[in-house]
Amino acid sequence: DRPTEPIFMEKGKAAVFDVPDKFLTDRYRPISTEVQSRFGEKAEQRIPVREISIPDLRVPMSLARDAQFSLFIPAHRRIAGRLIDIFMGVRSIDDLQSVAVFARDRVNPYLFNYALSVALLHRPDTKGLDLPSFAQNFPDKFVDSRVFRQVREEATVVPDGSRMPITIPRDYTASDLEPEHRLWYFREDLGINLHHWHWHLVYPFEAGDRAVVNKDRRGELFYYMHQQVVARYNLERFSNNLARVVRFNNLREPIAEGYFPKMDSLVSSRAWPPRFEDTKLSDLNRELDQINLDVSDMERWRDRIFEAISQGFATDESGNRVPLDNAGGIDILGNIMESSIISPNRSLYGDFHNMGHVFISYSHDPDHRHLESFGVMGDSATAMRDPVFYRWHAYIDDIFQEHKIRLPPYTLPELDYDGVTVTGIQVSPEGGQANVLQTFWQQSDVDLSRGMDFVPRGNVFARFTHLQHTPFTYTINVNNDSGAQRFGTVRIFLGPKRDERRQGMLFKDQRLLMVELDKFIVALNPGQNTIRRRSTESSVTIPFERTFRNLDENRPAAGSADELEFNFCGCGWPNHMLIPKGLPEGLECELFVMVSNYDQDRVEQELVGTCSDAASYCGVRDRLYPDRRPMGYPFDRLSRAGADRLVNFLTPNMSIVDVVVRHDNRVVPRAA
Ligand code: CUO
Repeated sequence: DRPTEPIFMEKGKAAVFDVPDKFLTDRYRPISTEVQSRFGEKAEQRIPVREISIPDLRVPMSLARDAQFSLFIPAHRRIAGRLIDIFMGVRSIDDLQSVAVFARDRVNPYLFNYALSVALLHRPDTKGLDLPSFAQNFPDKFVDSRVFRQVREEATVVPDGSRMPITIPRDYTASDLEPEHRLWYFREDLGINLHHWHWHLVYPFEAGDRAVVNKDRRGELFYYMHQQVVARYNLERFSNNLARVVRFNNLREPIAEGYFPKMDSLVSSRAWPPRFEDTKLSDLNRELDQINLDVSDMERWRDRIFEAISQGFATDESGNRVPLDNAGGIDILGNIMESSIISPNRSLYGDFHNMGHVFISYSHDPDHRHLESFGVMGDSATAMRDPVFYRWHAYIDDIFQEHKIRLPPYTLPELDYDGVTVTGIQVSPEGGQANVLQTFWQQSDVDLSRGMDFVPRGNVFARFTHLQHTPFTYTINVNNDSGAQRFGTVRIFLGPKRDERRQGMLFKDQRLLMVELDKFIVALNPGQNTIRRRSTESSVTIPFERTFRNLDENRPAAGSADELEFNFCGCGWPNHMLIPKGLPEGLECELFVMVSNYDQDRVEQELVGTCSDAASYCGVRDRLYPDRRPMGYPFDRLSRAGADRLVNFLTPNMSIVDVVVRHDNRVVPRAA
């Protein structure tokens, strides 16, 4: 189902679109010959663009080309929905190319990129197509704005091939006076922010076409992916001698944490606004964004959500009860809270989580008197940079947990796997000590040139510093006494052994801090089995190359089967952030392994050729979530009665081992 020829450019060749004259904007049409020849001069390839009847872009064009664009703003969502419909609605790939070329010069660049990306991911005829890395298209959403002046200078003065990478400083958003700044490497990580942007691209909460939104268990995945982000963040906090993040549950209380992003938008030519310490939320009245909403509206939505949870049912638009107190309740609740258009009742339960992003992102200019745009919380590509993101999502998760703790704890038959016993676990880092995980800093280069206009063209790399760990292997011994071959799902989690006061943890607290490291299916022969699995195979992560897609020399050959696989999906936690940083003296953790009964886990479907290798947080494209159990199982519910600690919770098919995460402060370059 690969697209037909014209949409492809040949790699490494400067290409130009052969545009019908009527496609040119009013400004350029009178000088079309000059314009076409100027850009055509250096072209080695001309891509024909078919003439089509001019699409109606009035709605998409109602957003100014130099405006900031946010999916959290309802008016922007409607505008995006219209453009997505236009891109989804054209008959062929050639027509899509024509409409896209026509729209490109007319609509807001962020809006254009978002709508086209959604369409390319969802059209049956473009599904195999690669989306260029968002960080390459819009580097301004990911790095210190100072880098761009240096990049331009390098590009203008130094010929392609001799250019030096521009180093993004490590500590550019705050100083050590701010304790929260210790988490810069997590909040400002390129891969983490790309994952979050990609996740929301794959799971939009609004679109004209309901099918684009209504994916299998998408509400539950909204809960689970963000729950895991908060858990992972808390492990990083423990790795920096900070206590767990404090949920932002009182919307009237000033937000203690400030954030100064130090980024400029290349589209709006404005700085991303900061938020000062102790800023309060205010009622919003912003004519331009068509937002008129009070903090008390948020409080009412929240109270109704709590009411639904404690009643055990929500009420839909026709007044019918939608039961919540069952395993599927979390999926409905996810759609209610986020909210998405498949929420059973948006007029009653509102748009709580999304509007939380909006209230926070406009707290510096709630009535638009200063003509300022939203802060980083208003954009899924930048939201995770801000400490308040985790406070907001800790609260969202707290509400989800309010529902989860109402469900009956798992019974023994729901946990145990008769005849299957986990008898040993070992974690072995390459060249290191068993059960001691090693982290350090690494410098890697990303090409930023795609999103910048400068001549002469060519690559310009930015060098950034990120956390990394020594790759490791799990060795798991499993005994199968059933006398026949059995199948099991291996579920691996990592959690802290002690809390912020160095006390041992109760199950009810620790379960919220268990981060999923991997999940995979194994065949168990009768008797002893030794399972080996590498950390790079994790079902949570995607490799560095997929996160950034800039290592062109490593790309599989064009048109090959490998390339299709490679291209499929950019959603996935970055592998370099698989495990928390740890402490120089070692962060004490517990590694948990469970082998559950595959008969109860199995989802009947074909997975060949789908993007399924980061399924834990991202699901599988066009497929059911590939695990029938509730997401987060077995830690999504309270423990069995009497089992107040993890060690007492274990059934024979589970085991734990003490693991230490040790951080070494050295910085190493990425091996070529
Ligand atoms: Cu991903 Cu709040 O949902 O940012």
